[in-house]
Formats: sequence, structure tokens, C-alpha cells
Amino acid sequence: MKKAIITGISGQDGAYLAQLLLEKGYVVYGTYRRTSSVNFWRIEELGIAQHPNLHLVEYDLTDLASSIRLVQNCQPDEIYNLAAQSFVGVSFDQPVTTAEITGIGPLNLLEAIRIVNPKIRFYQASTSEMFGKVQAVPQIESTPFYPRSPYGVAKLYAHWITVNYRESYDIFGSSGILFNHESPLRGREFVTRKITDSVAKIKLGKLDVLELGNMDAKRDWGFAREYVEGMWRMLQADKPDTYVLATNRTETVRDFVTMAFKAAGIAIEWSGTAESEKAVDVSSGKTVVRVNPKFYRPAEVELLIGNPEKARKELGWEPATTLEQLCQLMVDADLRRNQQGFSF
Ligand code: NDP
Ligand code: GDR
Repeated sequence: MKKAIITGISGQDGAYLAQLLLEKGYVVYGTYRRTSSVNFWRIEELGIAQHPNLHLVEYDLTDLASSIRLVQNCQPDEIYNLAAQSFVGVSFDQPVTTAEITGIGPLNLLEAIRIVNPKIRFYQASTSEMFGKVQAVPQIESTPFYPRSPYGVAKLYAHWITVNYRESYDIFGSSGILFNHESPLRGREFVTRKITDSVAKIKLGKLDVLELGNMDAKRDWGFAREYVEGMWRMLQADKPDTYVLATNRTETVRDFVTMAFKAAGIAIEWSGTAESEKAVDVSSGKTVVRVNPKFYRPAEVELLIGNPEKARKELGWEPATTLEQLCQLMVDADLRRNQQGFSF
């Protein structure tokens, strides 16, 4: 039986990856942080919280000694480092915490691997945010980086330190440059889930207006369940490497809003520009979307679109779910949850 550590099991990707590895017969050590009220709603929703091969371990990525103990106690074959302060918006308000968790945190794990057992395979959750102010379209593994947020800068350090440990110490460290991936398990602070949850509330008469920031930002959105399969494939390859996972399609935030209302059976019409932009429900004439500049970021990533050709060729990985299907899945889940009074 293979053993894997997943840091960040309470997050979206951690939950899906744990489910995948358990299905494959792994023993999984999923780490979570001590907080006053720990929340495992995602692994509960996936029905794996009580799985006999899932062990939940308290751990903080910023603690080197506890990283060493974690690796020593679990003796894993593979480590998937998904833990991070992952919200770009917050990274502008908490840049130092973000650097410590998202940037230096992975170094603690790499040091633990180097000390305890350099044969352990390591996956680093890198991100399209490292491309930031994009230097080429579409982005691939060799596109120059230009991060635009403290989060992107911290992730860039983590990416390069993974590459450096690969080259310096022969550690099997792979870095997945993943473009945005969403699901019904996405946190509600991220724009797609904020939209699908609000659309569900508007449909059910629980909310009047959805307020958003930059409507023109373009993202390459895929389905998280498929992306964790790509992470696993990277660690089964013959050699460690860096791979882009993306769909090669990009849409604006505005397009996703229209799609989500459509998925809930509501037609909307847009008018105005910039801060005065809004959308009305065509049948009632009521305003259902408007811009609130408080959601603007000090520096924005305007356009992301990735080409996953290398992952397709070398790992046999391909996305299958369309954005329309993904959006429908998320709206349906949020309609059901809001009807049941569920609030995560
Ligand atoms: P989430 O924000 O849903 O999950 C992040 C996880 O990290 C949570 O379990 C969180 O725990 C944990 N965590 C945060 N700080 C610490 C810490 N100091 N010590 C230990 N654990 C900590 O992110 P996703 O699941 O969406 O993303 C997974 C990873 O992939 C992240 O590293 C993210 O930056 C990266 N990524 C995500 C993409 C996406 O589109 N989803 C795209 C590219 C990269 P808690 O619940 O306690 O907060
Ligand atoms: P992102 O995701 O920053 O790409 O990072 P997010 O969903 O937060 O933003 C996407 C785009 O939407 C714009 N936007 C808003 N965003 C939020 N959150 N709330 C709003 O109200 C809003 N209005 C407009 C943003 O400005 C942005 O352009 C995600 C995270 O999962 C990272 O951890 C990951 O690395 C990247 O995706 C790839």
C-alpha cells in the first residue's frame, strides 16, 4: 500500500485528491491546521471523512520541526503540498503571512524530505498567477514569469525552490502550474463560487444584488476533480518535471456571471461601463449585478490562458468538463445547499 501526505486536506483540492488516492488504495495522511473550530465539510460532503485509510494530522506548514516530525512519523512515498494562503486578494493585506506560508512553507517540507528520506516524491502546487502580467499567449511551461501579487511572488519562490532541490539534491520534486480550477467545493471567497452561490440566493429570493470587482478579468477555468488527477500523474512519471494544467479556453468574469444566471434559468442584460456597469434580470427589470470597487485589486492579472499540451503528451492528461457543465454543476449544488440552509 502506498502512503501519501496531503497538506491542506480541508481545502478544495485536498479533498478531491484525498478521494482519488483513497480510491487508488493509498493510505492518506491529510493535514489540517489547529483552529478554534476546525471544519471538514468538504471531505464530509465527499463521504470520505470516516474512511479507515484516511488519517487526519494536525500540522502547520510554517513550522520546520513539525514538518520533519510529520515526514518521520508518516514515512510517506509521496507528499502533495497543497497547503497555502491561497487567496490573491488577501495576499495584498497580509503579504508577510502569505510569504511565510505560501513561499517558505514548501521549503520546510523540502528540507524535511532532504533530512528524513530524499526518495520521497514531492508535488508543489504552483499556479498560473506566476505568469501574472502575461508575456505570451497562451502560457506554457517556458513562458517568462511576472507575478502581480504577493501571493504570486510567494508561489514563484516555492516553484523555483522545488526546481532547485530537484537539481541540487536529486529530489523528485514536480511542480504543477495549474490554472484556475473550480468546483462545488470551491471556497466562497473565490469569484466563481461567489457568483454561483449568489445566483442561487437571488433565484431563491434570499439576496437582491451580487457585487463584484473587475468584470473584464479573463481566466482559464477548469474542473478541480480533473486537475487532482494530473497532480497524481506527475508523481507517477519517470522523472520529476514542471507541467501546465489548463483548458486552453479563456472567458471574462462577466461571461461567467451570464452563464451562471442562465444555469439558474434567469436571463440577464448588461449595461454601463467600468464602475457603473450593471446587469438586470430581463423578466423583472431588477438590478441583480453591480460593480463595487472595493473588490478591485491593487494590481490585476488581466488575462490567463494555458496550453496543457506537454501534460497531454507526457502524462496523458486532458480536461473533459466544459465550462458550461462546470458552471451548471456549481449552480445546482448551491441551489440545493441554499434550500437546505447549508452555509459553507
Ligand atoms: P484552498 O484555499 O481551498 O485550501 C488551502 C489549504 O491550505 C486549506 O486546507 C488550508 O487550511 C491550508 N493551509 C493554509 N495555511 C496553512 C498553514 N499555515 N499550514 C497548513 N495548512 C495551511 O486552496 P485550493 O484547494 O483551491 O488550492 C490548493 C493549492 O493549489 C493551494 O496551494 C493553491 O494556492 C494552489 N492553486 C490553486 C488553484 C485553484 O484554482 N484552486 C490554481 C493553482 C494553484 P485551512 O482550512 O485551515 O485554512
Ligand atoms: P484568482 O481567483 O485571483 O485568479 O486566484 P479569484 O476567483 O479570486 O479571482 C479571479 C478574478 O476575478 C476577479 N474578480 C473577483 N474576484 C473575487 N475573488 N471576488 C470578486 O468579487 C471579484 N470580482 C472580480 C479578480 O479580480 C480576478 O481577476 C485563484 C486562486 O485559487 C489562487 O490560489 C490560484 O493560484 C489561482 O486562482 C490560479
